[in-house]
Amino acid sequence: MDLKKLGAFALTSAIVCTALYGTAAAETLRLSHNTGDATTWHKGAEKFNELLSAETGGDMTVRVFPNATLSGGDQMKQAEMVSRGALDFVITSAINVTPLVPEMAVFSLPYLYANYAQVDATTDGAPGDKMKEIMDSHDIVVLAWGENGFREVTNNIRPIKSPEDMKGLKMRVAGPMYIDVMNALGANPQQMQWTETFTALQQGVVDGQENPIGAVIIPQRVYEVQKYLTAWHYSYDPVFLGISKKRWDSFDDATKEKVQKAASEAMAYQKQITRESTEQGIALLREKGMEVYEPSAEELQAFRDATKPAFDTWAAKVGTDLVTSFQDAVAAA
Ligand code: X2X
Repeated sequence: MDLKKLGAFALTSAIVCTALYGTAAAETLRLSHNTGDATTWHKGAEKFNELLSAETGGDMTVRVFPNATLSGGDQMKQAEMVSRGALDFVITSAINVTPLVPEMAVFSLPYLYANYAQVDATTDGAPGDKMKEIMDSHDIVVLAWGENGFREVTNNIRPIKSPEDMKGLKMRVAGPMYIDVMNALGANPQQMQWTETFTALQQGVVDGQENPIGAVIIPQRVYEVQKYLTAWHYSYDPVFLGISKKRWDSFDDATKEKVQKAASEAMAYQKQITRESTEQGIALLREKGMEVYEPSAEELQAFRDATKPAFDTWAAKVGTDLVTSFQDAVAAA
């Protein structure tokens, strides 16, 4: 073979190899989440794609689907789809998983946490690992915890300063535990998809809702359709980046390491931007025309007392040992 032919042969081989192995290795995975494309959930998902693509030299990319479109708009169905391998990745919050894994309600028990240090002591400690084990037994591998945040109440009828002010308000809630909490406060709760909530608030189908400020209320412009917000911090809501166990088990160790690294970094970023946005949040909401009320310690205690029946009901569903392990970590923080 002369040099020219050799060169042509080498080039052809390279092209064939790339065609065979290059494209065969490149893989697009699907990630579902159930908020809009301006939220910190979405930014975390995009960051995950960016990091994983870089980590794998473009062999793995992640296509992000917001607004629960892959589960037909049903935010609770995502977890079940991931669990049976119909979805690769999900970013969703604890409350959405409770129909499948009731133990996930532990994070959001009313007034379990008073601050971020207590939150981090559980997600970064043994309680968070225990929850990963429980999720794993439902075929969802939790790669990393992120943050939806402390959920604050908004409405269009009146400022909320005491449990009495909640009486009779028509409240949209995300999941079953919040139904019980709202009932304990004498409100009139209704479970509704997040994607339908903005319109429902706008049209007065419901008077109010509750969501975290930085992750959801600001990016989804809830201030355009709600007048009053009370920063009552009644329930903390983590998000997590999870992968179907089926998909996870199909990866070799080197791939697992890359996916894990990208997930941990992406969710650390997601948590950081959520906290930053929350910190600026109340000032921004006031600028936007909302009337924001920040309850005193005594007023918070009144909300805590009033929601105690829902805490007890859900602590029993979650299991006392698990609740105690969370409370111990909180007390030590
Ligand atoms: O539906 C909600 O309220 C949201 C976006 O916070 C959750 O997914 C729980």
